[in-house]
Amino acid sequence: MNTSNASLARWIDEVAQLTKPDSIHWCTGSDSENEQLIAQMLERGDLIKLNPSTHPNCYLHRSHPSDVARVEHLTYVCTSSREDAGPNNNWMAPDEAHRKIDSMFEGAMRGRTMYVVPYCMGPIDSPYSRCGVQVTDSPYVVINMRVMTRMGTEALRRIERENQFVKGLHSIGDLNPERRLILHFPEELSIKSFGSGYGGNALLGKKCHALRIASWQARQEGWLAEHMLIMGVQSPEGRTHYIAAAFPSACGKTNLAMLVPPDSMPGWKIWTVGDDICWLHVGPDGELRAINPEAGYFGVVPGTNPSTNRNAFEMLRSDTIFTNVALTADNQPWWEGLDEGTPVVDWQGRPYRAESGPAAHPNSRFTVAARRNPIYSSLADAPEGVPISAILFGGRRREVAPLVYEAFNWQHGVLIGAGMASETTAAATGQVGVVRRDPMAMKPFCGYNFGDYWRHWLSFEQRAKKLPRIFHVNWFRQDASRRYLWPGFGDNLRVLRWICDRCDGRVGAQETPIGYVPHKQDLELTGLNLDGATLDALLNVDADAWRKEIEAIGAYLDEFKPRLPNELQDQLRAIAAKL
Ligand code: GTP
Ligand code: SPV
Ligand code: MN
Repeated sequence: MNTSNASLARWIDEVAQLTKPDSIHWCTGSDSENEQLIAQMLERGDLIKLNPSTHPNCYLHRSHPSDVARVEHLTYVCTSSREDAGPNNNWMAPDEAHRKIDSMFEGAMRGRTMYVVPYCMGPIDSPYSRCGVQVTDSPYVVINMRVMTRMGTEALRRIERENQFVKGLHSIGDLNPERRLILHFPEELSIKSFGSGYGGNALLGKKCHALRIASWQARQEGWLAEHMLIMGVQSPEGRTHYIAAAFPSACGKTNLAMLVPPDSMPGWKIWTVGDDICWLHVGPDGELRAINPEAGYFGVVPGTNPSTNRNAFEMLRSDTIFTNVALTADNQPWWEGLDEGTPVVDWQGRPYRAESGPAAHPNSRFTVAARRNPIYSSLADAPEGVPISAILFGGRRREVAPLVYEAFNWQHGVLIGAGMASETTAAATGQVGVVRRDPMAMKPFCGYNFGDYWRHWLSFEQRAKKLPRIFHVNWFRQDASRRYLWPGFGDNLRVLRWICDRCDGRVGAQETPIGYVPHKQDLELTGLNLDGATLDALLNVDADAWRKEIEAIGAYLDEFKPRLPNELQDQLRAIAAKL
């Protein structure tokens, strides 16, 4: 018996009887355990050691070429009533779902070790944190969970104290895409994932627990689980505003959270609290407070270089697990967007040939401890979280959405989130670059009906004494020749500065039908080569384009009737009338 918790011990017994592993290993999270797992993976060829003089303690893992991203079409929310999952989720009845996936788990761990991974999402001593136990037959998953969560003995002790945890059962199976399913049972607080070893499908603490299951729990308990970064923006006067921002997958959260200020803004400092997931609670003071449930970053590699993000680039120089990047002749990791080195082996381990596509997979990832981040916030581990001044929504929009605009009020802000759209990216399998609605960047992650979810968002007007202001940003406007109009990355601080000024009531704004847009003179643009016409284009609200956009949002929201809150339709009608 490895735990004093009877329900955990019983569940592990049941799972072992179903999956029939050769042995069972309860993970403690210790250094020596981690070293043993790495040694064993190196021996089997599941990990490759990278150049120890340039990248000490760094490893490369190559996943199966059919298993490189989240699989949204194979991801289900299994609630007793189909309506509770909503049109935003794939749905399967719980009985049928268990039957289907249990037949895949039958004997799946024969010849393998079953790892029992207790973990805590959030600071180990925070009342806002929640625990889980993942069972997996993948050592790659174990070493990643150790970086991404508070994993091991301390988490197990908390589980034994609280007697509540999310059950996550995972096997990589034979990686056959025909036998792959990611199932969520929010009513049972459980997850079953089969046939994939990729991040969002397999590291069950992340999207499966901290978003899909947690969003369900959050609605019942009166808080929010969101796909948001959390960052502190400190002005030269020393005042820090905390901002939470929801952008869809591969749309700039990690980069914004680790932003390096431009030379022309001396004295500004950025502090990272989190880069992907945010749990928001109304604190004792009636303000919204945020914790980051994760302990590491599972970030997009391509595009990372000293000029886009020096912090991230430096962080990846040691103690990092790379997945699906390319290699140079001297065994350094290589990816598109790196301005030095030459790839000789591609992400699949083949000799690199330019005509066979990118050297690194476009969704290649790094796993690294948050503590490695040079600008990791001293409040990132605070049990009480940080107070949030502003919430940002944003996506990749070539057209229509201006650089930044502010909501008139909370209800309008919820509508802005609900109406968000973005071009699809390589983070999920399927076509890339297609505009789709992605409300609050939660389309793939909300564990229940969006109609109920928006109602829950609206309810915070009653729950909180003071709410953050809501903004929409778009770093991705392009001209006719597909060039970005805005430099992005560090220069995004110029927009954050305006947002902080708005929060402090220090600047006015121009009222448009869709929200408040900056007066040009209020944006700090020193040191930028931005001509007047480009700035006009970035801030322009095109009435024709917006009439079409509002119509499209209306048609999308209608899909959620009868659960769609009237407030959102009223907000939409008001904008349509102004346009
Ligand atoms: P997930 O981990 O999938 O949730 O992604 P994310 O939202 O954290 O996105 P990330 O910061 O990793 O950025 C994804 C891609 O967008 C990378 O290739 C970046 O180089 C690029 N990117 C990020 N910020 C900007 C920006 O401000 N402008 C432009 N043009 N590209 C950006
Ligand atoms: C995302 O796709 O939003 C990610 C990567 O952050 S994954 O963990 O795979 O979900
Ligand atoms: Mn993400």
